Amino acid sequence: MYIGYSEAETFLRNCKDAVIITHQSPDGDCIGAGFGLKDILAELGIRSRVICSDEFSSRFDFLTNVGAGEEFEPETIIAVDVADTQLMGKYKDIYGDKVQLCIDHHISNRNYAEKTLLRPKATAVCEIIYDLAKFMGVKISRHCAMCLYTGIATDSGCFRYDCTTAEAHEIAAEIKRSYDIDFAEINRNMFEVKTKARMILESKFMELMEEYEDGKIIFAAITLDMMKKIGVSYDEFEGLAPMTVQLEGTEVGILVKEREPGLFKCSFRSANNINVSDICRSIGGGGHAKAAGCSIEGTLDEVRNKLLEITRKAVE
Ligand SMILES: [Mn+2]
Repeated sequence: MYIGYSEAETFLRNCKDAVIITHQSPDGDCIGAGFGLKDILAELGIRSRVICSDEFSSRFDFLTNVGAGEEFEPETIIAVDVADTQLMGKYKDIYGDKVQLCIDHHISNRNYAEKTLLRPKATAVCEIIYDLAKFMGVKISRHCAMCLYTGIATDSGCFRYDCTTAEAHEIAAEIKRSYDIDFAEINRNMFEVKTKARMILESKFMELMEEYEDGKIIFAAITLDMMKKIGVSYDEFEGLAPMTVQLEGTEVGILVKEREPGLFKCSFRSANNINVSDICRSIGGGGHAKAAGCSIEGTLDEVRNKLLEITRKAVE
């Protein structure tokens, strides 16, 4: 059932305690939304714990170092930024069919929760949570503001992507006026600072890009073997997908990463008008019009052939 802000408010005010689930391969938005919501619940005197199938990268220490919350048997299960229970990773079997409230902005949300607060036009779930806190009249702490700003900044590519709403700019302005938060430092850490391994990876990445249809499609794949050779781990690839649409003339970029032997996580990016959410949805994934993803099993060749075949149709 889809709900609005007032029903979400009633739900949150009446929940006793909560586990907040974020998606696997966690990004700034789900981490910001998880820890931001935890702060808001704390203001209401409700304890909560943020969980994720994968570890949070140390880049987000400035948000996560408050601690994810103590262990307890939760009465309430909330998911943030999780469009599909598949994205819960190891928590899917435990909580997948028990989510009471899902707060999301993915148009492809599978409506798996009892109640879903879905705002497909929102830049980030953090934008929805900010609005919800304002609606509820709950105080937003400095840490909470930092969480929500980070989610909006990261999901909007630092206010560059066209998913960036006027509201996102307004929220950033309100946060800037009300709190002493160093946006420049956050954005430097989110968008500029790289580990040495990442620097090396990006230079190697150029060599991995294959051009199809006169460069309209870029396909780049990294297998577990290649990761081992370069000396990088799976999660160091976060945020690489936008590089696949940087080449002049490219319409669709596809980044394929082997997550487990024979299981590939595919990230699609669209430079202009091709809806990659539609492409991904046709093979069991989803996401946004310009940034979407799916998972496929097979050999690298099988995966490449399948993805290129379906993408060619969309590009033609
Ligand atoms: Mn998001």
